[in-house]
Amino acid sequence: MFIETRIQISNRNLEKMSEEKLAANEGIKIRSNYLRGTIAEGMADLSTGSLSDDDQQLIKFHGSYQQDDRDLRADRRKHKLEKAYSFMIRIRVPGGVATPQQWIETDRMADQFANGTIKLTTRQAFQFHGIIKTNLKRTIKEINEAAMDTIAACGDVNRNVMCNPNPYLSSVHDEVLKAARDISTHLTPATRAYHEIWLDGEKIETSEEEQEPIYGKTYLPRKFKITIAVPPSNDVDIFANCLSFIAIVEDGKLVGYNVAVGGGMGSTHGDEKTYPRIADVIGFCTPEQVVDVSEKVVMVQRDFGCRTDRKHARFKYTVDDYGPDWILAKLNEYLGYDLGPVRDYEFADNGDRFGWVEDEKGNYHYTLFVEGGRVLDTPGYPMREGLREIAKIHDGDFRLTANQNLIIANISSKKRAEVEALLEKYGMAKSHERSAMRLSSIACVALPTCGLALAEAERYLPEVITDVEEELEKVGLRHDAITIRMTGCPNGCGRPFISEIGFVGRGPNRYNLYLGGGHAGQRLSKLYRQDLDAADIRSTLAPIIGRYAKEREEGEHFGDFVIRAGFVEATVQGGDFHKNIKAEALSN
Ligand code: SRM
Ligand code: SF4
Repeated sequence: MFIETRIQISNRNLEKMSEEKLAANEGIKIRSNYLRGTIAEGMADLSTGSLSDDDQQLIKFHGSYQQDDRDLRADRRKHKLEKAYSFMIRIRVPGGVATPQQWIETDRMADQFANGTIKLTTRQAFQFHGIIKTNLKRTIKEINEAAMDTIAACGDVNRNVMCNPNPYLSSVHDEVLKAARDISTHLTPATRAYHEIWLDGEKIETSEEEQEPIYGKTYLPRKFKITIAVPPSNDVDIFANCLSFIAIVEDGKLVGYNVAVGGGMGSTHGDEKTYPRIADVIGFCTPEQVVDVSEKVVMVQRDFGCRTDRKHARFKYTVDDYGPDWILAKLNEYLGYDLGPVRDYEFADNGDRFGWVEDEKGNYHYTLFVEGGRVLDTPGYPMREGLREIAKIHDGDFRLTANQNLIIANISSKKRAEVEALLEKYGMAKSHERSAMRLSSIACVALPTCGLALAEAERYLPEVITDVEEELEKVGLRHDAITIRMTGCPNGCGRPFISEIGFVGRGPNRYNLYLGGGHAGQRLSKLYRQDLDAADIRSTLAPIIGRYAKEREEGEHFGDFVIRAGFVEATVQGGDFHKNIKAEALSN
């Protein structure tokens, strides 16, 4: 009854908005018959490697993007060939935990159907790239056979739910992981379209039989992201998410969660109406309420999010349009009870803990550095092969981190020596003996697969760091963890606007440099210089790093220093992101 009432409200909200022009994607969703569209027919059309425009939008809800190899575009055009179309598949991994068998299957499919690599994403998911249309269905089917799925990995719905991946606080971690999985399951779209199209599920006769109790037939105005962190580690970057839960642990016991709303990164160069935003912490809920709170926050966004302008449709803008107090009041109304007052918490950082950790149960965890999250074999470093061999003997699990790294987790004491020997054999044992800056880096996919990339990121950040490392060595900062992130465009997939040093692509070999993000991901950064190329990047950063080494106060982080030293002003909230930028920043 309650759900029906809410969907009526949602529909009324849509009717109200139909006076204005709804965003084109709203029409696609309405016409799609619960996300079916003509995907099945498009898949059967072998005359092209692509899908229709509408189906390209709809297939995102099923966890896949149509892409083309941008390295090959010019050559294909020259030879009057269709673009080199292929599909990216994102596999949901709630909480980032996968079994050894799932790793083995993922590894196999990477070779059999994709480009021989596995991308560990910034939201604890797996991605395959380069899957041709004729292999798409089989790949999704085999992913499901491996007890994983791709539904809602993309699209205007709740995405992969993240949680702190590090089981070093194991008792609390188990509860937090369970919460992440429960939220994920509860918010998974109910449509049977996914099963029909990809898993040969039985077709339903009429659309009346279909139900989408939480989302309704137009789903959400835009993508929605949820995460759970366990302080002092903010390794899932809660402030960049639509909805976050901060675990409150008292006397070793989980007593509940602070609730944070309205974070997000995406923006567009030159459009000041778009900006990254830090989530506001608005209340507290008990562990038993966490799924209900997630559902009702999603419903508030469903009913009040903007459906006319996709650039304004993320929940962060709903929170800004109505104000956090209004959102809290509306949420309490939807819940039928009030959230409690915010409890104290403190985050120390947003990085991973590399190397070996033993937990209170006597299990071992090894965090492996995976540059740019790309698991692959190179002649000097057969990492993928090594991980495959470890998966074959591993008695624990694998955990994907939101920093694109991998934890070989829950290794029993009897297996540790065997795992250690394999890490040694495949050159992974010293993966963490790199500069602390490199270990604190994130790069989004960008070129050649991302259709929105303006510049390189994953293929270029390692080189940039090599240059900067020379400067760090000179001034003795090799072991200082300064967060550095690069994205190929301002959509912010590597969360560059909350890192201490952020590079954001503006065009081929041109990057904006942002400084002053919080070391724990708690503060946005500010534009420091525009349109830097490779040479500029090093010469711009070197003097700042030099001054930081000489002038920093005890325990002062780089992001705080650049503000105190006057390189940039602090950005307090999203609305200030484009304000108080120094004239030199724009002079290039
Ligand atoms: Fe992202 C779009 C890759 C995390 C903000 N993102 C894309 C697409 C699908 C490009 C597209 O729309 O055609 C990229 C596919 C590239 C490729 O070839 O694989 C893409 N995003 C990624 C991943 C793989 C980056 C990575 O290197 O790890 C991450 C996958 C996460 C996952 O497993 O679900 C990824 N994207 C993020 C994050 C970080 C996060 O969620 O913590 C953000 C910023 C947070 C946020 O959502 O505000 C992010 N992606 C975007 C946006 C900007 C949304 C906006 O508010 O404007 C877009 C563009 C869009 O949605 O229109 C985008
Ligand atoms: Fe693509 Fe931009 Fe996201 Fe990088 S930040 S993956 S370039 S959309």
